[in-house]
Amino acid sequence: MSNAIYPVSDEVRESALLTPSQYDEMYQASVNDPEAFWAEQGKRIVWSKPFTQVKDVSFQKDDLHIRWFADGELNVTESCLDRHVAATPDKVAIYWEPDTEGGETRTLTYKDLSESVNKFANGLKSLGVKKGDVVTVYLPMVPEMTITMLACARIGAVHSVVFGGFSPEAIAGRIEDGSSEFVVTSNFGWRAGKTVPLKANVDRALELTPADLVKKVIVLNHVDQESAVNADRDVDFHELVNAQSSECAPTIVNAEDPLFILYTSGSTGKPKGVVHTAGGYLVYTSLSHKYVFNYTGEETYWCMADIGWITGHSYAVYGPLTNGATCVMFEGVPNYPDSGRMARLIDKYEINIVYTAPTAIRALMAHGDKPVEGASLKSVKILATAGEPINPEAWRWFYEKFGDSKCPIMDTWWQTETGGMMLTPMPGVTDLKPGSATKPFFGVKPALLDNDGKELEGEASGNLVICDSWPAQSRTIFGDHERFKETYFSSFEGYYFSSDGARRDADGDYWITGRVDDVLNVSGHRMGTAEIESALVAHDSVAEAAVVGVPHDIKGQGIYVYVTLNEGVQSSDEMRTELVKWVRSEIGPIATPDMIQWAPALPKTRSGKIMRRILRKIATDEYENLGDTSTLMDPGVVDELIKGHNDLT
Ligand code: 6R9
Repeated sequence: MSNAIYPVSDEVRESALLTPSQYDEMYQASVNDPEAFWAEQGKRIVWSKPFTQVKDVSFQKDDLHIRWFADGELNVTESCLDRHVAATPDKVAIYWEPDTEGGETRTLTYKDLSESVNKFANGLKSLGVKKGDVVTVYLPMVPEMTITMLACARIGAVHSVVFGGFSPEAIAGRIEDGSSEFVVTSNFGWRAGKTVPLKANVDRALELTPADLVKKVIVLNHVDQESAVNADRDVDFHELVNAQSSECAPTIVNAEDPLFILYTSGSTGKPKGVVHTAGGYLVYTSLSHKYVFNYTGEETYWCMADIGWITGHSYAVYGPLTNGATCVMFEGVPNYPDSGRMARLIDKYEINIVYTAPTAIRALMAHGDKPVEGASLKSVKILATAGEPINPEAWRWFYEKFGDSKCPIMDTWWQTETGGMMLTPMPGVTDLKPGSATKPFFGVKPALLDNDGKELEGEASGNLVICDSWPAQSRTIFGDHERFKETYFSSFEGYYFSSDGARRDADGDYWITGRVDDVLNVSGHRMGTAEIESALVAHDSVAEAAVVGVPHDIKGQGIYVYVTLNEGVQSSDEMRTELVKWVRSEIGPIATPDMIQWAPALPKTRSGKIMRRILRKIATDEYENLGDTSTLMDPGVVDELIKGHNDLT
């Protein structure tokens, strides 16, 4: 861990929205009197019926309830669109850059975006989509992604975006879990010069869902290439939209009505449909977008996260649009056609704020100076990362190469469930420490607990919990409120448990040490080991499987798999290839195993629990220190596994 401190520079201080003492004052106010603080901040957004109640929360498991602005009514798109159309209709909302460098770009002003949203909202209505209906969205990074999300919000429908890298099986699971009758997709997407068959994936997914569940599939013709058409079910996006009026009265919803569902991995079972509601989410994401990025209304802003993840929802769509920001949206990847693409894109659009992921930085860093060669990057003011811990080496490289050693990096810690940033520096406020997410955002009261639930004081390491609610907090898991209570509010009574571990240093800065549950973080994507294991055992040849995370230079964590094959099945390189392919098709390419080790048996306790601790150590060559193996049913397997690991590596 690095001890370097990068104090706030004079240059950053001069243009900062807040001074350190203003932050302190606001922070104290936000946690000492959350009612008053959030009543004031609630005015950031447009309400059709103003709230009179602010906070109504209990974290006690038996009386769990989380409500913010509960009697307020609104439609979020009035904050994201209408008010900007009234004030600055010609301001650019989205600059879209295609995968192909030099290909046709698109520019949408707030007026353009609003009209497109209204047309599609009318289109959805004409197909029978009503308030509260779940619309599944499986699109590439094109403006229609934003348009679709906001069109759903316009009519009170609930979007459930599925990341474009997920497989048909994963789409099917999400459609079914959400009882979703409508799907919006695209014939193909582009990624690094290749097309991705999104529509074919949806068609395959629908073969796996109950026959009459999905009524309509709306297909955007994005790539000039044919895809199969199902005349009864498919609707052409443009044909649908062209027939519609560009006026659509917003459907007013309650602050606590659901805005969207987003699935994420947990340590057990199938992915959880995390539910976010309209009012509190919008207040919190717009407030954090403003202060963490020092957004003044003028900057051009680029959140590189795919909208299929929470970072894209909160900081490529809802937060920035509520603030009337000019956003860059990019369909491609930062290292295609070469590692200089990201820097060229920053110069092309004169981007001031860049929000990215440590894995992208590490991938570019592997190319030395190449990624910034010939680029000016003088527009850059603020850099930021999310999704996983950033190693100090990558931090410094990013700081020097993209930030000219003067733009602060905001390392933001948060989760799908938190809806918005929780621990983060702020420009002009926080002295930076590479690798530390530093201090809490307004209204956030973090604490560290030991395993018995005792709050630790001062310098300490422990389980990271949050003591009180904040407006963007998830309210439930779709269709499974019990699981919501169990997962987040039962480990430590009275607290929200993040499942992350953290250390607090002498200055009170937080350092995330990673998940304390069986969730991996591969290239910033969350994946349950249980999810990958159950995909593997669903294969005919597999008897048992255990998955552990291992350090990986670029991805942060790699996926290491132990597989016990069924009796009579031969282990072979072909079988390895087959299993890798299988996992990719069951979950998606993001779950591709990096290493498969054949295991004659897995180390288990007498009660039959797999001892992952041992498997983790073997996979990372730490045999010396395997800890107590005496409770194993058959301690002999350990030696065999070590041998197998050495043969493999
Ligand atoms: C926003 C997002 C959440 C998990 C979280 C933690 C890890 C996210 C981090 C970080 C260290 C950061 N994580 N940000 N770890 N430093 N700045 O990524 O949400 O996909 O739900 O992942 O990611 O382990 O628990 P999500």
